[in-house]
Amino acid sequence: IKHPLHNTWVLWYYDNDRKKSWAENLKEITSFSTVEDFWSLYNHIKAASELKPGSDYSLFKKGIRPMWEDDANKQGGRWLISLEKRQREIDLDNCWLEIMLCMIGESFEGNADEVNGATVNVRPKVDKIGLWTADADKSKADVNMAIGRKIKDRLNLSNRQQIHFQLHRDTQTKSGSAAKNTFSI
Ligand code: M7G
Repeated sequence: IKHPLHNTWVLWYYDNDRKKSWAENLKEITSFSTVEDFWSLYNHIKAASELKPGSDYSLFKKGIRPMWEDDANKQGGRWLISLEKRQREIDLDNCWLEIMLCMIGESFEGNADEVNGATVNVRPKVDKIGLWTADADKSKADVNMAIGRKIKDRLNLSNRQQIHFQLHRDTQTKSGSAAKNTFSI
């Protein structure tokens, strides 16, 4: 008998085809809801570090699309971990795996319901991992901070490697220059 996960998770792939719109490039690959099915999927697909630059993987709870426009993400934000290209070989795959394990294992204690999913962006210079949470309102500051501290701890990030929380609203309106950081730890 397989070990059920608390949630069903959907893996998405973003293929950077310039002839298509952003949303058209986003493809749902598959879903899983057991530990065993997660590992067979993980062992079957390319590691994030092997994707061509410009591509993304996203892992989101079933029913939530990995985009700002989804109702579940509209009021939300993300914890952003930036990884220099030289960290790709060692850290990118490890960090992405650890983020996925934190999510599917519901490791955010009482705050797991606030986690919608995560995305890894493979980019020419700086790769990014973003953990998307449901509500970036000030009243949820403690929740989002607790989630950020948990990531920092589980990913074994040094104090020098800061992570930043950004509202999707700010990210959407700040294309090009860096979006405002609401919190940093
Ligand atoms: P990115 O891929 O998140 O990061 O955003 P990057 O700048 O490092 O490549 C690149 C662009 O993709 C954005 O400026 C948007 O045009 C588009 N894009 C990204 N996201 C996450 C969304 C989204 O959720 N919705 C829409 N409509 N466009 C998005």
